[in-house]
Amino acid sequence: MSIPSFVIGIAGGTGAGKTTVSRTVAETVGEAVTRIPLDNYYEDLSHLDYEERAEVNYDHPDAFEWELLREQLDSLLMGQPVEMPQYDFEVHNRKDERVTVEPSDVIVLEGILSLFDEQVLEMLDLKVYVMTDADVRILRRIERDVIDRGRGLEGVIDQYLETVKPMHEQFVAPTKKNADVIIPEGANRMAVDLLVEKVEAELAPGDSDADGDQTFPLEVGEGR
Ligand code: UZR
Ligand code: MG
Repeated sequence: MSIPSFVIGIAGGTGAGKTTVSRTVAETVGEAVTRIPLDNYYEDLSHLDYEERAEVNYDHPDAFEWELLREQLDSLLMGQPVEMPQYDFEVHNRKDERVTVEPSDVIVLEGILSLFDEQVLEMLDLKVYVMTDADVRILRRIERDVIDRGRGLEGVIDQYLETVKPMHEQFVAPTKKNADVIIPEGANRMAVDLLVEKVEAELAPGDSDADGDQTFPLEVGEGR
């Protein structure tokens, strides 16, 4: 049995407010929403030691296991549960345990490169890019990495200049053109309200048009 899902992709630079937007949407809409953080699909780097893992460019598309993400999105769209990997930022590696994710009416894929992969783009019904000024984003990133993740200020700044910023300009920012909607300044209230309204409209039964026999009038991959 397959349940039609409405799939939203939320992309944007580090510190743009993607997680806040998708969490707020998920919390406001309620249980029907499954959040899929793209971070969980960083390649398994268990074959490297910590020092080597710390050197990896995590802002490059090659850092992600796209094949696994496509497979798991496909399964969810076919109504099958998946074992989603978990990522540990402290050690730069995938955790041993996975979590079971059940198929649901709404799926939110959230991460810097959510609007990057051609095949993933085809699975998205609504494509959102969160656009926040780079100065605001780096300040948030410093706060998160230094305060929450116990990293050194200098390391965070070096990493930003050496990889995060150039990769953002080369790979992340250009995906803006793949978006249906661009949200300025992260979780701004009106933008989140509009997203929630859209999701609720997609979930509301029988509001398609004349033929009232469709409960979920969704064409997967053709949303807009
Ligand atoms: P968001 N990242 C890490 O800092 N360590 C890792 O082990 C894996 C990823 C960072 C990554 C990227 N870059 O900028 C950011 N680096 O996580 C993406 N360096 O996550 O969109 O939540 O900021
Ligand atoms: Mg985030």
